[in-house]
Amino acid sequence: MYTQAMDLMAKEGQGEAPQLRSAEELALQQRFDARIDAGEFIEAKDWLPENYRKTLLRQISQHAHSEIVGMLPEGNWITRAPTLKRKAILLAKVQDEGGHGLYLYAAAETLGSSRDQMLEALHGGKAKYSSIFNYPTLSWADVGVIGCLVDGAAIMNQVPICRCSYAPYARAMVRICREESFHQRQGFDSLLVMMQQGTRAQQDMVQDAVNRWWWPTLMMFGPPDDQSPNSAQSMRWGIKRISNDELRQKFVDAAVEQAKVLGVSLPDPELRWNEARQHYDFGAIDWSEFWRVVGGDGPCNRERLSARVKAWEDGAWVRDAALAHAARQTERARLQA
Ligand code: BYC
Repeated sequence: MYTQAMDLMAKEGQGEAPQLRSAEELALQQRFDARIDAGEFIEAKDWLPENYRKTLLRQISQHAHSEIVGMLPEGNWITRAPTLKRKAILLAKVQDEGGHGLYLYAAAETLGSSRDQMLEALHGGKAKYSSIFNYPTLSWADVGVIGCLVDGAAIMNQVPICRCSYAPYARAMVRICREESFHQRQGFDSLLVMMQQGTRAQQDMVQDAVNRWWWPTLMMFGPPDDQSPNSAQSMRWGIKRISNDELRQKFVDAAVEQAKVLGVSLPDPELRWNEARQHYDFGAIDWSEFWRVVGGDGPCNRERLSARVKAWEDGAWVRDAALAHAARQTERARLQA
């Protein structure tokens, strides 16, 4: 997650230049802008401006990478889940995340990049994925907190993407959000059981996990609006519908109420209801930590990337066997025809 995923694409001025080249292209651009203004969905077969394509490819591929890297911190606990019920739920959740990655890679492929190219960018450290997955899962309570807070934040961010102007992404998100909502509820339920029926040690474990994950979760929404280079254009194109700061605020407002039900405190002395704003005020986020993690120097960046590369290399024989099998079937069908 070290540099621009857009490095994958042709540089401006080389190959496909994004500048308008003809009256015909100008007309296409005007029609595209009018469709965006009218709130229409853009399909893969439609004409789209080069920078719109690049921006979408950057966001969707980063999102797909986040899903498959996001399987790792929780996958770490599958063999250590405390009961058969929790193990079955966690297995299903991690499997769902693999599925989300696949829908998203498929949506990104409609924009002209192959899955192999996207994975190469991830494995080579060129593509980003969500900062949140570079933190360790130290106890079982972390699994509940990932469900409750991290998936809670993900839903807040992802529901508006169901109305993204690019239809293949929007359609993938409808399905993903349904599953994410189950993920969030199972996390909340797991924490509630520990807080209401658990021992003092289990309650402390939940509080410790909340303390460690709270601030990194707030960072998931991205930098403040006035420091977000992509937001203005993405909002104009209807890729992003709600800004980073607005989503963060909506999340804080919802999370405070959930924390009250759970009986946990949130690690922010400045968190308090603001009657005038009708929102919770919260303390300053340490953006230097965010940029450090995004830059590759978080607690688990190296571990996550090497686990992905190892999984890719270990799976090479499966891909080779599947390709050989498909080639043999094609050849057999050709001989029989
Ligand atoms: N982590 O201009 P900005 C999940 C980058 S998966 C890392 O605001 P944008 C789950 C940003 O890419 C959750 N990098 O960017 C899975 C940009 O760099 P580039 C993933 C971040 O795109 C398994 C730069 O900072 N969700 O929920 O307008 C288990 C400036 O930012 C982050 C998605 O991917 C970050 N947190 O807005 C459990 C949702 N934030 O690309 C759960 C889809 C910012 O210019 N993505 N950056 O080099 C989005 O909605 C948007 O891409 C973001 C950022 C709001 C994340």
